[in-house]
This record gives sequence, C-alpha cells and structure tokens, in this order.
Amino acid sequence: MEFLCCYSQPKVLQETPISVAVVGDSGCGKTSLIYRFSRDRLPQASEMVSANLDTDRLDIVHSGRQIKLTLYDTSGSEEDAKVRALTYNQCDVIILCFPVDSPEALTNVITEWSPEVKFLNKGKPFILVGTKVDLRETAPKALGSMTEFVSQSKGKKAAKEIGASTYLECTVVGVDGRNKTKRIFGSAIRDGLKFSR
Ligand SMILES: Nc1nc2c(ncn2[C@@H]2O[C@H](COP(=O)(O)OP(=O)(O)O)[C@@H](O)[C@H]2O)c(=O)[nH]1
Ligand SMILES: [Mg+2]
Repeated sequence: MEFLCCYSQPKVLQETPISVAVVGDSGCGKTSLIYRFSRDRLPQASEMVSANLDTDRLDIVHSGRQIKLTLYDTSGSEEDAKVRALTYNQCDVIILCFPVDSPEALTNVITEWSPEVKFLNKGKPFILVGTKVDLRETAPKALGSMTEFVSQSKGKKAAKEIGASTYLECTVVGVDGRNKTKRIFGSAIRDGLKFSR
C-alpha cells in the first residue's frame, strides 16, 4: 500500500545576504561606527588598531526581512589599497566616512575616496557619512578651539557631487549614537537590497 506523507516541510526563513564595507581616512571613526552598531559598545584602544578585512556577521530583521549582514572594516592607508579592492569586490554597498571636524577629510573624499569607490566598486551604491557630529557641540566649548567644521549642507552638496545615494551624519557617543548608527546601517541595507534585487 502506498503511504502518503502528510507532513509539510518545515518552513525555512529565507535570509538575504547583504555585505557592507566601511571606508574612509584613518581615524575617521570606521571601527567605532561598526562596533557601536554590531556590539552596542565602543572599541577598546587595542581593537582600534588598523584593521583590514575585519568582518562582523549579524543576523538582523530589516523591514520584515531576515538579513544576513556582513560588515567589513577596512584600513584607510594607501598601502592597503589592494586589500580594499578585494573588499569592494565582495560587498553590495559602501559607507564612505569623513569626520565633520575635518574639512581636509572632506576634500580627501572628493579627490581620493570617491574615485576609488566608483572605480573599484563598479556601480554599487554608496552613502556618504559625516562622523563625530557630537564635536560640533563639544569642541567649540574647549577653550581656544579653532576647529573648523563641515556643515550639514556642505556634506549634502558633496554627496550629490560625488554621486552618493544619500548623506547622513552620525556620532557614536551616547544614546544618540545608538540611534544614529542604526539609521546609517538601515540606509545602507536598503540600498544593498535595491542593488542585489
Ligand atoms: N567624539 C567622537 N569621537 C569619535 C567618534 N567616532 C570615533 N571617534 C574617535 O576617533 C578616533 C578614531 O576612531 P576609529 O574608530 O579607530 O577610526 P578608524 O581609524 O576610522 O577606524 C578614536 O579616538 C575614537 O574614539 C565620534 O562619533 N565622536
Ligand atoms: Mg579602524
């Protein structure tokens, strides 16, 4: 007698893999951004040492979808450009960072980073992120501070000029840091999903 199996297969939740690379000048806050988001803490000094192809893997839910997220930390140094090229190859979306307390870093974004990202990343989306915005509040209070800041409107203008999908600002400090870093990675995942569809 033929036996008809009436058990249905257990539903396997389909995971969408998205890989995000974070690039920018050394010291702009890449490792801090990744730690704040993926571990909800800031890196210790020993963890901030120049990383390249350091990866974090997370399972998260984004807009009701199960996402297998891979985060690539990179080194901003000239010598590590070849290793960064491998990272660009593996990722779906890039977060390009500069600290808002450094107009020179924004110049580097325009003259160095955006050509590298566009050349090696071949049409994949990237977002521009102004980091360390808490310094806009705290640094001017430091006696004799001469820091020149990049304004939000200058950041937006630069993002448009280099073809970034959006401009966002963040800090890793305090509760604001948690919300702002979530917003950055949420935006990157949205772009990554559009691209990988
Ligand atoms: N005030 C402030 N400092 C930050 C922020 N993010 C990073 N830093 C500091 O900037 C320095 C470089 O950060 P790091 O994450 O190692 O930069 P990376 O070289 O780009 O990975 C460290 O001293 C961090 O504590 C931020 O949002 N606000
Ligand atoms: Mg780092």
